[in-house]
Amino acid sequence: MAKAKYYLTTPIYYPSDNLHIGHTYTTVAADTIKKFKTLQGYDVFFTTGSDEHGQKIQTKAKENGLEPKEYVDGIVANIKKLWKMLEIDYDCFIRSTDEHHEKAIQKIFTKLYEKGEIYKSVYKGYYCTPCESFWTEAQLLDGDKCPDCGRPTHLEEEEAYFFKLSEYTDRLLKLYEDHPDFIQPQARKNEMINNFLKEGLEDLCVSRTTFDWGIKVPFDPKHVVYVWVDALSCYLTALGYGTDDEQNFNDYWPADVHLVGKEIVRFHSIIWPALLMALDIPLPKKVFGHGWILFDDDKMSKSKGNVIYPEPIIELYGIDAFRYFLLREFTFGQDGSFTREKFLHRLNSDLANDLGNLLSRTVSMVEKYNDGIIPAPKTEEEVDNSLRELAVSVADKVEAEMDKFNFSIVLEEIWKLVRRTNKYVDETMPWILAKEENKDRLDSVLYNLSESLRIISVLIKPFMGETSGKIRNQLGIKAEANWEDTKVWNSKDSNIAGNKVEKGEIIFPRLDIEKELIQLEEANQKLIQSRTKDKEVDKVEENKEVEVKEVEVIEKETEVTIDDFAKIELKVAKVVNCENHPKADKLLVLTLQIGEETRTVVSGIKQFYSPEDLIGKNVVAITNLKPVKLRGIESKGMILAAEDDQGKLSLLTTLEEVKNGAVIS
Ligand code: ME8
Repeated sequence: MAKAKYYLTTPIYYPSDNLHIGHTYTTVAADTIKKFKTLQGYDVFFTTGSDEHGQKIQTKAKENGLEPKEYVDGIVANIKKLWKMLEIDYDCFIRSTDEHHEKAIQKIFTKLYEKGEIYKSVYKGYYCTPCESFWTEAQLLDGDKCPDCGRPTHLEEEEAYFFKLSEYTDRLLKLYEDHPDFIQPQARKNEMINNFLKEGLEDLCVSRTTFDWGIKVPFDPKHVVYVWVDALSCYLTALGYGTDDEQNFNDYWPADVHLVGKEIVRFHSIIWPALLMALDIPLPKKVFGHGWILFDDDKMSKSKGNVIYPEPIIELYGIDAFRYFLLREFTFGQDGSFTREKFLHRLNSDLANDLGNLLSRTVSMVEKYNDGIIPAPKTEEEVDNSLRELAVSVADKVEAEMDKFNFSIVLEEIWKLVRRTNKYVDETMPWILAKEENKDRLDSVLYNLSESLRIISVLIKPFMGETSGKIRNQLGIKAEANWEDTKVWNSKDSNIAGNKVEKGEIIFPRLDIEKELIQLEEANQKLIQSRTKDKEVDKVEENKEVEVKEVEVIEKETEVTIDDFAKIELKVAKVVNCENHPKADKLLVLTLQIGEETRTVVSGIKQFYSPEDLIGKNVVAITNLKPVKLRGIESKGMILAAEDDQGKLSLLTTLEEVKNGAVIS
């Protein structure tokens, strides 16, 4: 029987900058849905990509002295590297500069024009360059600010083509009425109706003449196609729509879901269905607008220096910990605040304590009490039934919640089983059974533990593929994970009795949170600096280098030039005060005198120095490091120390006494 088809998409991201944890969130969610649906037996097609045209990109490329295509090529290479790092299993990465896409857009535009859906006129409006959006005067905030991003807009007047969006108000209202789940979560639908549709829609400007980085309107080439028509249509062209091979389009369209951030729900639930109606193309089934990941309750932005990049987190803790955290910590439809503390706590509690511990205890006991062979069950007690009933019931809950994209609830349901199984160990006390030589009972307990872990290994697979594989390896399971086998205890297809377990590494070691916090913040700052410093220095001369650095930044940078070194400002600093950090066991808070200036630096050296050792001493400080908050105290700089092979730190100073503020080069 042919498999049922499922098509899902993420937004086509702007490659104006490297992507951060927010973009990763949508993509990891989409990838998890793909893996889940595939495991359930669907034939899934997953599209992501990059939205490469428009004024913003053109300006950005110019700032970097590059042609737009050259500039975006560098960023797109980074994006693809990031998705590879995260094992994102997309089927098409569509670039809006792909030739087949550009041709299809020209056909789409011509078709709309010929059908009378597009007409030429003059546009007067308030334009927000960063958002690439025009606004009417009534929509502006505080007189001239963009209602999406709050930045100033400017009045523009130009000849333009318009799409007759105003004619679609009623059809869109009817669409929402006939398909009450078209926009999810529900609150976003109400927003669309109340903020946009109720007042009636205005026609939409769909071409521009003030810049040329875009797809030319074929019958009027001084115009380029306005970026939203170009970008939204990527969902079709990724499937080959408008090319000689429309097989994928015929197979997979309409999309089952477009996953997007809440700020672009409007484009996806108003402009997009109206365009599709005009083109006589079936409509997507659902648009899901998820919440934003904030940083410490604040919007992430480069200018605030609080952008969180995923690469350092993945490098330090692996893909699975990161994927788990993103989907467990935040409720998908709502905003959530990222902090490194939350991430590290989750890792310790859910992954190291709950799951990692369960696996290592189980495998160790099978080794110790049954020579490494998972025994067949012999007896049955009430406590076994309660474990079994819970275990085989989780899959149904997962299915129901996955349908609503309630990832955090899904993971909570799975973890109820993980914790229940850990409790089962405490209830049955296999070590006592061994002591009492109650072999039949001991065998049953060991089997039940392993069987529960087998089910867990399948349940977590879409979220944490690597961990799922590790659990299965340790349990000696060779077969591919099969979704239906999660609903059966003692499943015939994946019978584990008789398997030889293989004790492997600890899957999630427990972390020292304070130490990790410092490491994680430093790694992120290092990446931010290496990505921004390039843009601040001599922009014209270093342009070529910037691109290379952007591409290579994920890999370790091993060589630096003397110019790189010169960017780091090192100075002699006198410690005028030093105290224990009130909220951290391993941190000291130092007050440094650096010439005229006094500043605070937080340092993870408390294990090696007490405050009295340091007051009055000279140290070496990096003084132009971006400030970071460490457990609530802002640290403006870093002091340097050497680390021996036992991990002992020794602070650097100068051979002779030098006046503080002296520059080190
Ligand atoms: O809007 N929290 O591209 P974009 C959660 N090119 N999600 C976030 C986020 C955050 N802090 N920041 C970004 C565009 N995202 C257009 C899309 S689609 C036809 C064209 C995610 O690079 C979220 O999915 O600005 C959001 O909608 C998207 O990235 C915006 O990406």
